[in-house]
Amino acid sequence: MRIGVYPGSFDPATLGHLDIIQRASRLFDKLIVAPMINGEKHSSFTMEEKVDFLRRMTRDLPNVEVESFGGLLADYVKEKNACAIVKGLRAVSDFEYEFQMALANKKLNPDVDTVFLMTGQKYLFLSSTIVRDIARHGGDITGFVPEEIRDDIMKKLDRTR
Ligand code: COD
Repeated sequence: MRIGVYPGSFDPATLGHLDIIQRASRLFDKLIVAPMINGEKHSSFTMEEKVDFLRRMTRDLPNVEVESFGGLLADYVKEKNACAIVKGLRAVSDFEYEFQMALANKKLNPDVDTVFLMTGQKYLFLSSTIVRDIARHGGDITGFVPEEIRDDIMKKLDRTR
């Protein structure tokens, strides 16, 4: 069975993430979406909330599983017998950071490769940071995040309520 792992902060998950999940789920027998800790970023959502959001938005994708992990990605991939790490690329600005992580993960676990999927054109601008900023100011995040989780994101972040 070919297993892929799509890791991220998912703080919160967006339609850009969902697009990568849908496309990667067609490339692997099983895709594990793994919210993990990015030591460089402070999280607005708890791990439980991230897992709940991701499970709700991938409910109709039978070969997608959501599971959080608190350790090193390279170890997790080994534990899950995965053959690839899936990442999304938006612009050149993503490239340097992702390139560095792909090489570090390869050094830590030589059996695994990182597969990059180009962003869907309409999601080029989209990031969790932009979603959080709009939501905090009471803006409309329809079209930025999946419908199923939109209201819960607003409930948590909207400071104008
Ligand atoms: N379109 C396409 N792709 C997108 C979009 C979009 N609109 N938005 C985000 N993505 C991609 C990103 O490029 C990334 O590949 C992925 O989706 C997740 O993005 P984020 O922002 O949610 O998550 P990151 O980049 O903060 O995740 C970093 C990790 C948590 C993967 C990293 O810190 C990690 O591996 N942590 C575990 C500890 C570890 O092993 N550290 C050493 C790493 S070498």
